Order: sequence, then structure tokens, then C-alpha cells
Amino acid sequence: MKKKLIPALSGLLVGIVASTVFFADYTNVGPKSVADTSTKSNAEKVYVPFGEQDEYYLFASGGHSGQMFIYGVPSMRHIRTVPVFSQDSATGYGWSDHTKELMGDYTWGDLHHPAFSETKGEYDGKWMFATDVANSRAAVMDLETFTVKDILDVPNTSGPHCAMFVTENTEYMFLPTRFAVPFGSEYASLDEYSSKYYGVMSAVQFNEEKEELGVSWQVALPPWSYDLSDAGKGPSHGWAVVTTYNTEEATTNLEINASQADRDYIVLFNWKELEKMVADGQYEEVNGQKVIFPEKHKGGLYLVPVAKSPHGVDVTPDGKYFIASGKLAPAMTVFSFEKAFAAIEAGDFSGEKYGMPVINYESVMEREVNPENALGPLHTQFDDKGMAYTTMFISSEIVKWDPTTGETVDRVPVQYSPGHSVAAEGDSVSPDGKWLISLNKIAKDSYLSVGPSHPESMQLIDLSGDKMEVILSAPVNPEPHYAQIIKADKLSPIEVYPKDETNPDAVYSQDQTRIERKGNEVHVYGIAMRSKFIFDAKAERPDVIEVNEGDKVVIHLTNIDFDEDITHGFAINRHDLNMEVQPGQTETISFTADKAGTFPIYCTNFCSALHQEMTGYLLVKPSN
Ligand code: K7E
Ligand code: CUA
Repeated sequence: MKKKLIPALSGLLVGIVASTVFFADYTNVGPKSVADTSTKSNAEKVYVPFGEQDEYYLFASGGHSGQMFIYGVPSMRHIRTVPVFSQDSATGYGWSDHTKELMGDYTWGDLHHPAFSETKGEYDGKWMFATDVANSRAAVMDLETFTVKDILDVPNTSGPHCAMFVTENTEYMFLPTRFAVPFGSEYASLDEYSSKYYGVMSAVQFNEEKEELGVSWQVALPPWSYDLSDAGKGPSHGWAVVTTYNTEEATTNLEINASQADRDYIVLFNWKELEKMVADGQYEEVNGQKVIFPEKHKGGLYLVPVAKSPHGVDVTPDGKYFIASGKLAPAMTVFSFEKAFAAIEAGDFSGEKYGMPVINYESVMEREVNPENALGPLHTQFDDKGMAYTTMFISSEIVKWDPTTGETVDRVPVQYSPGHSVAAEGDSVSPDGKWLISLNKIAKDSYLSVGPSHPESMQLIDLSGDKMEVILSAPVNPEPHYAQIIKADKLSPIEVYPKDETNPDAVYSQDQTRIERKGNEVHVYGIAMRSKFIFDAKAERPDVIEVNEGDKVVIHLTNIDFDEDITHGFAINRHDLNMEVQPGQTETISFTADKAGTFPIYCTNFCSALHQEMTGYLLVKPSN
């Protein structure tokens, strides 16, 4: 009796407490409306016959899986998982030397917001960026090979949740921090929170030629939590916005303590001016970074009051407005860039915080939009007709509305609790309309049960008619926070890696294969081809590597099958070693042969009828 009562009671209590705050109440999800995909017209809309391909790519963030999920739209077929911040044995990511180096000291990440590189505010199909909230990193993937090119450890920052959002011509990505920390994450008592902790924002740039990310400069913002951001475009080019919460500077029990003030802020900043300030020497150097301290180096930063605890902020495609959504307030607030610029010009401020002028709310607010019973607005996307689509986390729906009038145009229930949604090229200067995908946090009864925890759910919504229509539902691994949809014809992935005769690790013919010993280091220059490994063609057994216990072994392997999709894998039994070599690719894996013995080597990727025969041996001679 006692046993049963306690969980029931505590459950009730938790329910009561939780339902008063964000992210907890799933009881208010409303009636489930099952999308009717049985009608021929809807089925036809998403059916992509064999031999034809989807019109769009969807890149969905994998959250704490640390990966990126690639889907086709409208079929919603999962095409590929690309590892970014987490090890992935399917591709050997995190085992081969260069991917291990990319990952640094970490084995996982929390990937939140993917963003395509842009030219004039349009996705240009060249690069994909993302950040890691868990270990404060930024990554860039190239869209020719769908592989990560660089990962940057961002100093002085702890959890760049706001990012990635790129400026109109990929000049910058701004990475403000979710968790305020002292510079360099050094120790400081929480009693000194307001004086020693900072919410450092990093201006990150991408060097396309070197394929490298780097921090240009930083701003030591107050110790608040920075949440979402977006860059201006068109008339607001050169500006960007960031939402903040916990302007109360609570250091414990944030659920309650960071929700006290009626208003938090949006940081509105002029990055062109900040860039100029840095060029003029208006900064201090901290841990090797150029840091602007707003109290000392004035200019370029303003605060816009916003309804308490805002989450999303999204700039309209025409660059005229930015729309904030409040997780604790039921309204979307439309702010005008034009009005903000006028207020700044006129010095229309209500005060100052940490050296940043606070713009009068009334002077910059265009309208507050509050659709009846719509609760928990989080993020907004746009279509080709200027309409906005906002996800309602608590009331589990998408609200379509007109930002120029505030009028609600349509609403559709989704299953359940959407975080972001993503529209086709929906945050570029020219959204396509057509499709919106609701990225739902809770799947509940949507799919066959797989136990107490379920996948996340993506629902495809047809935007072409007057009414939004949910027409397909696809499970997805945790956890797509944000996603991007790009026209497939903007991408041109390569079919095989081109020969690189300048790469000293690559060998392209059997007679170049060799095993070289330098002291107790053994370098293998081998090839993988259907259906064998050749480590040294001149040896009696070309597919055998023999070393001494304690040797350092470095294996360079080139896949010389220049043939689309003929990938080979490489694994050594009982060694926790694994890599993939794609057609034409050269990869390197290193280890110390510290176990004497006989260890089979095999190809992990089914590559031909004789794939099973694609094996060899690693022989490690005992040292005594
Ligand atoms: Cu709202 Cu990380 Cu963009 Cu998730 S965040 S929902
Ligand atoms: Cu090569 Cu299987």
C-alpha cells in the first residue's frame, strides 16, 4: 500500500509543480488528429518512385547523439547519419588518426543548430556548420563529401547554444554562451557570480581556403544565459539578435529563480561596429583572445526588453523584423529593426545595463501576437508569401500567422510538443514554401513501441494549400533541435575521392605498397581493393602485418576502387580499432602493438561477393 501511494503522490506533486512551468506539461496536448495519409493525393505527394530522388535534402541536428541526420523530403526517408561530434563506428569516425584529432579529447557532443553557408542570404550549398553545447565546439562539414573538415574548441565559452546562425554572406557565426563562467573556466566562488562570471560571445569566422574555423574576437557579455540568435539581412545587414534569460543572475534553482523578472532582454548588436572597434584597438586581451568589455569599450551593443524567459528569435526573410517567442509568455513579439535604429539614433533609452543602453520597449515593439489558447511559442519559420509558422510546445500545434498584421491564418495540431520546425529554405531571404517539418519532442503512441522511451518524431506538413496539412510522420533518433532544408540541386557531392599524388600517405598501385620500419615504428602503406588488402605486394603474404610487441604501428590505407559506393572497412580483432576508406580515399590509423598474439584483420563493409575473403593477419611477436 505504502509503496504504491508514494510514487502516485509524488507523481501528482511533480505534475502540479511541473505543469506551472515550461517543458513539463504533456497533459495539455489536446485531441490527437491522425493525419490522413491513406488518401491517394497525400500518399502521392510524398511518394518518390524508385529511380527518382527527393526534391530536397533535410539536415537535422542529432542533439546529444552528436550527429547529423540526412533525410530526403518529401519522402522523409533517412538517407545517412553523418558523425560530427560523436564517435561513429559505422564510418570509423573517431578512430582514424585525423578524425580522432578532430574530436580532440571528447567522444561525444550535443549538436543543436545546423546552418548552411550563405551568399547574399541564400543557402549556397557549400558548407554546413553546427555547434556542440556540451563541449563548447563548432564544426564545419563540406557538402561535397558530407564529412567534417574542422572542429574548433571555442575558448572562454561554456555551451554555445545560440549558434549556429550565419550572417548573410557567412562573414561570421556568433557563439554566445548558455552557461556563464569565469574566463578560461577558472575557479571562482558563485558568490562572485556578478563580477567574475561572463557570458562570452565569440565571433567565429570560417577560412574557406584553409577549411578552418577560428575566433576573431569576443564580447564579455553579462553573466546571463544566451539562448537563440539570428542574423539580420537586407535592411538589417550588419546586425544580429540574441535572446537571454536569467538576467536575474540566479546561481541556483534556475527553474524558479531565473523566472522572476517580468522582462528579460534581446541583445541587439551591430557586428560591423564591433568589428571596427576591434580594428581600432578597443579591446583587451584575455587568454589570447581580443575581448570587448561593454562597460569599457562602448558602442555596438543594445538591449531590447522582451517578455520574460524568451527562447527563439527569428528575423523575417525581408530583414525588417525580428520575432521573439516566450516560453513562459503565450505571445510572439514582433520587433522592428527600423524602429530600433531610430531609437538608437535618437538616444531613446530607458537606462543602461553593464554599459549597454536599454531601448524603450514601446519604441521598438511592433506588435504582440497572442493566438487564443496557443501556449509555449518557441520558434518561427517563414514561407514564400511572408507568412510565419510558430511552434507551440505546450499546446502541440503549428500556428500560421501574418507578421505584418498579427492575424492568425491557420492552426494544425502536431504529435506532440514541437521544439523547432523547419520550412524549405525557411530562414533564408527567399523561403520556398511547399513544406514545413515539425520537429516534435514527444512521439508517445505514434509508432510501434520500443519500450519506455521513444524516438523523436518529424511530421511533414504540406504548405501548398490554404490549410496546412500534416501528411507524413517519420521517427528520428534523438534529437533534432533544429534542421535545414535545401534544394537538392544546390548540392553536388563527389562520387569518388580524386587521386592525390601529393599525399605522402597514399599509394595507388600494388607495387607502391610497402611496410617500412623506423626504429620501433612500423609504417604500412597499403591498399584496399575488391576483395583484398595488400600491405606489401612483394612479401610472401601481402595481406599480413608482422610487428614486435611494443612497436608503434601506423597503417595508411588507400581504397583504389575508384567506383561509386565501393567502400572498404578495416578492423583488427580484439583491438577496438576500426576505420572506413571510401572510394579513392586514404585514411590512417595508429596504435601501439602492446598485446602479443595473432589477430585477424578484416573488411567490415560488404564490398563484393568475396567480401568475406577480404581478410589478413596482424602478428605481434612477443618481446621475450
Ligand atoms: Cu529550442 Cu537547442 Cu533551438 Cu531545442 S533549442 S527546441
Ligand atoms: Cu572490402 Cu568488404
